[in-house]
Amino acid sequence: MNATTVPPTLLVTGGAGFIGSNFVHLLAEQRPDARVVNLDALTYAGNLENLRELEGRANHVFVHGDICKSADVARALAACGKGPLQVVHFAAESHVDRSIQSGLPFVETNVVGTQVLLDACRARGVERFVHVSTDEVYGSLGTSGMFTEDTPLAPNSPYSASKAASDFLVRAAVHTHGFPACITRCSNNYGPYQFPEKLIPLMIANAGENKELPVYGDGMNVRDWLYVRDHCEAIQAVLERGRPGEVYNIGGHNEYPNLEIVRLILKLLGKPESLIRFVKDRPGHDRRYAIDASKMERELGWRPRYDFVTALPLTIRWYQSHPEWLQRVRSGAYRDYYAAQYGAR
Ligand code: NAD
Ligand code: TDX
Repeated sequence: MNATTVPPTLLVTGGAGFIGSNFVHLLAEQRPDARVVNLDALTYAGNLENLRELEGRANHVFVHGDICKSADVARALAACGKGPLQVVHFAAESHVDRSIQSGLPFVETNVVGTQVLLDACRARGVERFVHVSTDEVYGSLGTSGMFTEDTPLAPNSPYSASKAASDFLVRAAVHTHGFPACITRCSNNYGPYQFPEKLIPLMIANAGENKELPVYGDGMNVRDWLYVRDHCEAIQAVLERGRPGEVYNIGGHNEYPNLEIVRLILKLLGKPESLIRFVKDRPGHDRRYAIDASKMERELGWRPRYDFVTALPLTIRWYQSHPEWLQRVRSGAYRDYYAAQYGAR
């Protein structure tokens, strides 16, 4: 960068959620001078306490707003200023079980919200737009094979269907308008700040309180787990070096059946397997996901740095050393932190 080049501002949507907040922490560490504008609606999954350590940084701006509302997106873009802008789009309804209960919020945020954001960013002009999607858009695998970027989309849940729809909207913006977007499709993440409705933090939290660990069906569904820091570094690589219009699969070659993970967590916590409770299966439960991330490795030189054997104990230690965070999320008290700053709601 020469002396006259203005460093880009980053607009992050959903930066108060699990992966978004980890990404904002990574930016603070690796790009400490970058201006970061975080647009987040603070749904149940958004938690400003995830960003507590970054409070008071003049170059980190939080904008409370909804990506479905053009006026909120315009406010966030105004906060970005007029210089070069890069966008990383995390904001979404993200939990499969909730989408089975009610699909509409998923269509609103994941589909409508993504289109509102795309339109506003296109009108504003951006250097790069990274759309953070998921391996679940590819559907379910049998016992062999892996998802590549060319695997046809076959989503099975309202969540994954809404994410696939958003991927198509991004693709259409690239194809029709030459919009400079990349799409990433990552496997299951785990690590700090994950809302304890998802498998790994739920099991850690329940085991810590000697509560039952609900395993769906036979527990033999397989997910390909990636430590959240690796995912955030992959997104950085796509932001910096990804080719517009390309899809990048991100994964860790870290396939485990759910039951094995639950047993591992119990072992690491020194808790008995009698806490495991097999419960009714999730309707339409995808059997297996596995990601071929060789394009990321080949084109962008990205590789995961953590495997399950090191990062699962790290993750458990993080939850053990943040009992207050976990307790406040489990009790709902984390919402008070929001209310203190933005008024009761
Ligand atoms: P999360 O549910 O923890 O966080 C979502 C964030 O988006 C929250 O802060 C929430 O307040 C915000 N949000 C929701 N609706 C909004 C709206 N209408 N306007 C503005 N903000 C809104 O999700 P996550 O697990 O961090 O996932 C982030 C992204 O990564 C999602 O797009 C998800 O599909 C994708 N992804 C997640 C995983 C995973 O394992 N968690 C894996 C692959 C891809
Ligand atoms: O209590 C549980 N018991 C159980 O057996 C929960 C919450 C889950 N499970 C199973 C279902 C899945 O096979 O564990 C596996 C993982 O479940 P989730 O944590 O709900 O994740 P998943 O449905 O695989 O989706 C996740 O990965 C891809 C994220 O929630 C998505 O946002 C992401 O796109």
